[in-house]
Amino acid sequence: MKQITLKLPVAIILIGFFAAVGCKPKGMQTAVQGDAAVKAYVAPGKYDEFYNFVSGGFSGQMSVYGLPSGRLFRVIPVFSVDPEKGYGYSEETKPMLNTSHGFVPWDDLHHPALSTKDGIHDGRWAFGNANNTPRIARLDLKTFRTVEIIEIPNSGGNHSSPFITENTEYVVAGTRFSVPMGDKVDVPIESYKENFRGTVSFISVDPNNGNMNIAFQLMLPGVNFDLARAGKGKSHGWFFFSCYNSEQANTLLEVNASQKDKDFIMAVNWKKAEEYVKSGKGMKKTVRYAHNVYNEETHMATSEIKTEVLVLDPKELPDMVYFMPCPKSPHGCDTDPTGEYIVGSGKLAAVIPVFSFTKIQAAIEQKNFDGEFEGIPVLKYDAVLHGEVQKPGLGPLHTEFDDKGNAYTSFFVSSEIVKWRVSDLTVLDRVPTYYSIGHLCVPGGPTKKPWGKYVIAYNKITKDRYLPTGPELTQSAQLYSIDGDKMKLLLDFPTIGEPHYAEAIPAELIKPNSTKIYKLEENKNPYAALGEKNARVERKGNEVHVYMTSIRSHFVPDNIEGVKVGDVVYFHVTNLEQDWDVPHGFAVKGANNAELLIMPGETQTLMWKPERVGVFPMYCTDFCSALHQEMQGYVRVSPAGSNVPLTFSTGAKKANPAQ
Ligand code: RUQ
Ligand code: CUA
Repeated sequence: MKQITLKLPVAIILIGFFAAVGCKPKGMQTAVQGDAAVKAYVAPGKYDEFYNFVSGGFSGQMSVYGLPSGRLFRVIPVFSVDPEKGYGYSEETKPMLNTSHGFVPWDDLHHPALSTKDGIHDGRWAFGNANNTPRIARLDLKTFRTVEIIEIPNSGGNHSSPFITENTEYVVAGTRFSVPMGDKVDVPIESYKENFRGTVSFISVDPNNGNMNIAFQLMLPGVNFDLARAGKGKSHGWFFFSCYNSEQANTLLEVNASQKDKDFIMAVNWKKAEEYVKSGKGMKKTVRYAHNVYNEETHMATSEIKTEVLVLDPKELPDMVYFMPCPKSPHGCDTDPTGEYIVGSGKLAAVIPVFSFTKIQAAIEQKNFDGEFEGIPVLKYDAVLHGEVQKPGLGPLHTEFDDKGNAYTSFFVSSEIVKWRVSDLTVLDRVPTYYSIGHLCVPGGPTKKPWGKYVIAYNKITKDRYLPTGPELTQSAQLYSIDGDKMKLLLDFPTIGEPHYAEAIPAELIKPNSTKIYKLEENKNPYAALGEKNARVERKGNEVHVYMTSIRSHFVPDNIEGVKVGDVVYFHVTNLEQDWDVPHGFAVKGANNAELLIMPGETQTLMWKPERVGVFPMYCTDFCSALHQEMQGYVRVSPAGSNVPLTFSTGAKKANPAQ
């Protein structure tokens, strides 16, 4: 195999490698052009221009990259435990993963959504969806941490989620799987049409602190909701959802949900829904869902089970929900920056239909209906259509927009990005992706103000693009410049998990607000030891609470005796540092559940159930100073019933004031 290696500062571009493999888009040898390295190169010590928040898919995480470099900065645990952060392992963060089904350690996150104000990124929060056990999370972009998770009742497969309204009034979640609801849930699967319902949930977001609350749900016919976008500008107050399986099949969907020529885009007038809610309409339904909140002051999460949700039925409450026919199993549903155009991408369709908000309003006004679907009016296709993009490619999935009136659609089957003009629906350019692109992202692409400059492809398959790593190969993103007429491939970069959607935001909207430390004087964790003089060990029955401090380069206490087999030991470790980037770690031999990583000024708790007699080393796991290896101690564990007194010390041994 011939391999040409260009020693460019950014990437090693393997060209000849592809001679050995088949099935690749044509022209890939020439896909990378002369100035690509310069355009993607961010010199050592220099910052990237954009943050890129990328879903981890089946990893349940969200990862943060720099653009244009493709450098990975952080993997943020959201719906999955993560040993790098201790999330879901420390006693403080375990409640974040609580649900009505109990502790769920691993989920599937598809879509990040960044908060907006007036339809423009404001850099405050990111939201993400858990698909499997339906939930929405809110991440604080000051700390890059998951701070709130709300479960969605009456939902299954929370895929059409989370999508946000112009001012982040609501984050919205739609069900992929319709499910039986209410009291009658033990029903035959074959009774799908009769008993299964889909829902979309509108979760309000408090503009001051971001706190989420399920404001209302719409109860809808049993179909699959796939994706969604809020209206903006002139269509603010409306929401658009793609739905497939209007056949209402419950088995072998591959065949049975591809029968009809057209499925639907559902248009929801949520301002109208708000009016109904205000006038006391809708029914309160008994449900169970968890609402988990991380408190920034106590550094602790709490989980509360809630039992009621307000449900609106559009069959009884008119003028709120409409269906628009959309060719062949639509996946993506995207609104352009002006809010006038709604793009539906039918996975099996030969055209891309673009709907006009103005025409939708006129059709509703004139009751230009084509019958109803399950009691909900269906608007006439021709009456609401702006036009169709002809011969765009095969298998359109998702569309993003730039700041010049152009759209970029991903094509899974023909493995390409196609650029087209929204006004006259002309195809302008196409580039291959390697391979099988799913989502794509233009910085600011879903907002009123796309930042433009790049389009990033998130690919489902990488095959031969990277060195092999056994049966599983890395997933990958590809960066293209869009500042000229033609899209140009600049860079490949591997990603964590499977990237689905991603958003990118100018670094300047986040960087100045980044939290550097937790202030000790604001630490309200009830188990904090705010200074070495407060460090102590206390016994309460068989619980032993160690209030420990860490500072370069020792723990107080570092020797503990009097712990017995059968005790449950809680190490509450407070990091006394007040400098940026000085975490300490904590590990004790034989701990079955976890270690800790504690940020400056923070308190975190590790639970340990010693099961053997002996002396157990403990140490700091994060290289914190030249004397990091000296940062250690011992715990002596005696047999159950032993009368070794509880003592603790660092340096000279003192009598235990607690004895
Ligand atoms: S999906 S590849 Cu889970 Cu957003 Cu379209
Ligand atoms: Cu503290 Cu290493």
